[in-house]
This record gives sequence, structure tokens and C-alpha cells, in this order.
Amino acid sequence: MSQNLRVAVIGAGRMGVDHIQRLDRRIHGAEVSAVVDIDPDRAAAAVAGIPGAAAMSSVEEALENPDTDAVLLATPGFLHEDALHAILGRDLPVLCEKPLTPDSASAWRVVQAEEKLGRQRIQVGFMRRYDAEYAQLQALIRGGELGEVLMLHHQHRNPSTPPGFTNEMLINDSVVHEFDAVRFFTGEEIVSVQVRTGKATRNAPAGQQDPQHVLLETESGVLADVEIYVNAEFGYEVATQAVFEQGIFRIGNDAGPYLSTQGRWGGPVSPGFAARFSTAYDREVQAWVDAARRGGIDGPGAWDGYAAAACCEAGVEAQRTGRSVAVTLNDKPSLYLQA
Ligand code: ISE
Repeated sequence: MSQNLRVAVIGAGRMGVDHIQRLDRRIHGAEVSAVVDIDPDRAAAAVAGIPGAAAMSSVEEALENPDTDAVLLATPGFLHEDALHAILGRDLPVLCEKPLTPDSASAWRVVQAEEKLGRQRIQVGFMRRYDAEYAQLQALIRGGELGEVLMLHHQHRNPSTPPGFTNEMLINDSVVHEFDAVRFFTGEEIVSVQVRTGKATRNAPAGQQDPQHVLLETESGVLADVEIYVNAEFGYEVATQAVFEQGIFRIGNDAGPYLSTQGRWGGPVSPGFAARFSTAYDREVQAWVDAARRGGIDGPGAWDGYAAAACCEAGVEAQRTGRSVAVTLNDKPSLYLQA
């Protein structure tokens, strides 16, 4: 493809706007051709200043537009399934913000539709895979220089939660990243999830038990524990400590620059995920654009979205029952076996 990839962005909320600015200002080989939002003012505001970009109010309108080469789907997850089937129906590449869909049954229907199409058109927005340190840890695990990885300790801390953030969303919206990270690091499926709750912060809104402790096990028996703490107040911190046979590897702790002054030393903590992962998001979207121009994907696909949805389902049941819950997956279709 010699011309730019013309991208219709669906959803002009927080992530949609972030991606629109990224596509417009930092990504090579792509341009925003349309923005869809049910709120016409939001769509109009999002295209203001982007030459040639049209504001639209429905997915169908964007898909019928001859100027749409690809779609970036950034609506809430419950709207993804219908949009993904329509996009696959047009055989267009799509970068779908996480989650693929909110539950494993609908995610599986999407996997089946893509399998029927016969090529991978869906890339899922698990941006942590594009973070340089995440990639280093994956390479270390796969390369075996420190022997086998035995355990993973994850900390996922957010300063606060937006209104309406339910107890289940600690799993579905936040720990979903750890499910994907553990699968990415180890190359294995997660076989069980357990959730424990203990002493809670007084800073959580009513109905939310925060923090929570999530324990996962992979196929080969790697144990991963996750501290999910979404009202931590001090800032945004996402880190992993990997325990190997011959060493420990730590990623994600803000590693400077450190300043020493007035008898103290230290440095800033990220305020939120947009800042913490801004480079990873840029790399993710650039990789998708480059791959879409060649007719493929370059990153997590529909199978990964489906597996994460199954883990979330097990996680929410584990949260509710206090039991260890098995993750059950359908057989992996051949389309995804090399991926
Ligand atoms: C949010 O939706 C994200 O995806 C962030 O990466 C995560 O840290 C946060 O907990 C979620 O609510």
C-alpha cells in the first residue's frame, strides 16, 4: 500500500482521543479518516483540526465509507462484539482496545468468525507487550539464560478509580493485563485463578474491596501472584519481579532519573497508565499500522483476547467464591497455532 492507512476510530472517549492524537501526530503511514461516536459533539471535537477526517455517528457509516482502510475500536467492551463481526464482514484490519469482548462466549464467537474468514485481522490492545522491559523479560524467559522461570510477582497499583468502577472491574479491567502479561512472558496458558481479600483500604468507594491478592498458575506450574490495588493514592505503579533458577529480574519500577536534594533522594511516580505506557502505546499502534498495510497483524490476536476473557471469568468466580477456579479453553483453532 503506497498511500497512508486511512483509519476510522470508533469511540471518542478517553482511549479513542488518545489514539486519535497519536495517529495524527506520531504514527507514520496512517491518518484518521473518520471518528465515530454516538455523541455528535464528541465526534466533532475529536476531528477538529484533522484535515479530511469526518465525524460520524454509526459504525455502519464508517464501514461503508470508501475512505476506511482499517478500524481502531475504542468503545467500551460491551459494544465490541457487534462491531467486530461487522468489521470482519468487510475483511478490514482492526486494532481492538482491550477487552476483545467482556465474556468468553462472545470472544469465542469472534474467534470463530475470524477463523471462518481464514486470516487474522484482529489485533488486541494489550499494550504492555510493547513496553521495552516487558519484551526484555519475555526474551529472558524464552532464552533460558537464567534457567527456568519459577514464579512471577506482580504489583498493579492505580492512584484511584473512576466513578462506577465495581469490584469485578478489579479483575476485568485491571488484572486482565496481568493475565495477558503472564501468558506473554511464559507462552503458556493459565490453568487456574484464585483471589483472596484481606484488610481493605478506607479509600475505596463503597462496594469495592481493595486491595486484592490474585494467584494464577500456568500449564507448567509457574505461580504468579498479583497485588491489585486500585486506590493506592500515591500514583500509578506497575511492576513485576521474576524469580528464575539462577537469578531475579525486576521490571517496571520507575527507574529514575533520581534527584538528591535537601537531604532526600528519589524521583517521580507516573500519574496514570496513559503516561506510564505512552511509548508502549505508540509502538503498539505503529506496529499495527505497519502490519495492517501488509495485510496482517503484529501482536496479540483474537485468541489472546479470548484466553484473557476466560481468565477474567474464572477470576470473577474466584473473587465471589474464594475458591481456586479452573480456566477452561476450547481447542485452539489452527489459524492461531503459529501465532
Ligand atoms: C485501565 O482500564 C487500564 O487498562 C490500565 O492499564 C489499568 O492499569 C487500570 O487498572 C484499568 O482500569
